[in-house]
Amino acid sequence: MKLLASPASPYTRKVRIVLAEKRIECDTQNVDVQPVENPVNSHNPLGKIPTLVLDDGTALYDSRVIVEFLDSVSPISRLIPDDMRDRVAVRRWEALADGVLDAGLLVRYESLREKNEQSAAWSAKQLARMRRGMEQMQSELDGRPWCHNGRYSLADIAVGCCLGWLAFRKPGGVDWHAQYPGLAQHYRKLMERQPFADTVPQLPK
Ligand SMILES: N[C@@H](CCC(=O)N[C@@H](CS)C(=O)NCC(=O)O)C(=O)O
Repeated sequence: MKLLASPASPYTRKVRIVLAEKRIECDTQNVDVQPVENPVNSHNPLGKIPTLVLDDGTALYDSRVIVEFLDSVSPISRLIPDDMRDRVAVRRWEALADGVLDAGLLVRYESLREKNEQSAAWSAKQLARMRRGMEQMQSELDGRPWCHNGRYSLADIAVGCCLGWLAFRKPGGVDWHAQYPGLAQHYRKLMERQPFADTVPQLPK
């Protein structure tokens, strides 16, 4: 298996943490997906990372599909519960965390455009979406040790990847860690786990 990846990508980090938690060996190839023609396109028509290329050449995307696949191929450290209600709750956390990230990435991409092409209204809408998402995460976490049902799961991994990237890129110049102390505390606890400590977002070399 080969993971097409970037050390800065939060969705890639989610997959890398799941691989480590489940002790699944996988090669990683860092790729640059900014050019229109890039090495991911021949595997994934969306040209996005993470993309997981299986040994038979099948390519899996996006991160939600990849983590579901990985969780099901090994019984070690189950991260997505079997029970339907619990599974839906965990995946809802993931959707929330990924949604905040999606908005953060849009803010970042907008800020990289020429100044006269940027839309302040568009960025403000995305920042408001992020703020509501962060508030929801903090209020649902409410000092609990883990996001769902008292145990570490994909929900915590998704939330941690979201928080780590927001601290790394600070979209909109906002220090989300300072504004949401409950979430910052949760992130500090996650960083005590080796898979989190080993995958801190970095600029590609
Ligand atoms: N929903 C996708 C999001 C993937 C995504 O947006 N990846 C970014 C990197 S963090 C990307 O490949 N961007 C390239 C582009 O949009 O052109 C997932 O969960 O995998």
